[in-house]
Amino acid sequence: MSSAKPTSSSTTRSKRNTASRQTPAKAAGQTPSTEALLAMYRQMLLVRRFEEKAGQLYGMGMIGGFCHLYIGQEAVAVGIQTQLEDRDSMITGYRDHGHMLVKGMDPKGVMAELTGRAAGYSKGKGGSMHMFAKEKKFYGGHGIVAAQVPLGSGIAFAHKYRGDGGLCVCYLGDGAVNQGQVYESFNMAALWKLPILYVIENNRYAMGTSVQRASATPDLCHRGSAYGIPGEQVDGMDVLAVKEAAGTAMAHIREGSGPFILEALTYRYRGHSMSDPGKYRTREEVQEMRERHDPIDRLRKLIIDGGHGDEDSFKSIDKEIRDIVNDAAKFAQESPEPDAKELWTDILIDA
Ligand SMILES: Cc1ncc(C[n+]2csc(CCOP(=O)(O)OP(=O)(O)O)c2C)c(N)n1
Ligand SMILES: [Mg+2]
Repeated sequence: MSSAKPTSSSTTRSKRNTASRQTPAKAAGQTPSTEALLAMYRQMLLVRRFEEKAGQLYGMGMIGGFCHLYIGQEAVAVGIQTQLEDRDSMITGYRDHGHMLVKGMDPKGVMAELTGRAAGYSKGKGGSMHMFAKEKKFYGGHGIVAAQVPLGSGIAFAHKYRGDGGLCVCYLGDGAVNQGQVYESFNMAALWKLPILYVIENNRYAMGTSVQRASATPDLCHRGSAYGIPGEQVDGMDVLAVKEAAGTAMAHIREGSGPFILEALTYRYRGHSMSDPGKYRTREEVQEMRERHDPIDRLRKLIIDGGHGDEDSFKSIDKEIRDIVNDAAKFAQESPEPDAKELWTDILIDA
């Protein structure tokens, strides 16, 4: 079993949130190819524009129920995805649209689900928090905080049991990490050396409660140390740093050494959900993150400074992404609602 002690790199990275947030964007390790950099940029922009559109449709009354936007956190899902293979699975909580898009789910199907249409991934019956795509190995979308952690550990168990060589990425928040079921899962995952990467997206808040008010220990990456699970903290606003940290973590998991915890220090720009007055933080704090740490701006600068692209390449990517998102919204708005008889399908009891 892997050592309970953090690795030397995790020790250096494990600064308090504020300190590591101030590190400038850097190309950790070898700078990826131009093609890889532009692919990451494209993916982050897709998530950002998709979420902005979802916010608009919500404002127009086209999305019912809860809707939690991922704006600001794009570098986490995109950086992790760079290291995933088709055989790997993914599970997350309710702030899930970005994860679905980077896992390869169709923006049209996701938008149709948000708007409650029959063409949505859950036939319009799940909405924002309850979407699945078995063919993409995306297992939700869970509204109960931390419910995805034991479920994700079970998926990792299935990978190991079947010997298919896949791993499971299980995302959870800084609030979710204080749930009891997380630690039962950590124990079993370590005991059975399950192939699972727990990614804690520490965006500093759980609804209106800051991580300082909720967590007895600030370095959430070490929450698995009692079970011998190694952990590392990474700047989640820097897609290249996330990519590199994910590579190290997944190498550990793929060589059969069991689970790994990656804590990504990130930030959500929007409210917890669409109905959040945001009284628990200052406008200046949000402004500072948007202006000085934005993951898309940081990658854009790196691409320009490194001669990997210019304003014209960004213009064409911008148009490409806007078209994808507008098509998705149009498709959703023009799609029919589910038939009333669907009320009696996909339920656990006999109707
Ligand atoms: C078991 C349970 N308790 C409480 C809630 C209400 N709730 C919804 S989201 C949330 C905060 C979770 O925050 P975090 O894990 O940091 O994720 P984030 O919203 O920041 O992505 C809470 C308490 C819930 N959905 N489920
Ligand atoms: Mg949070």
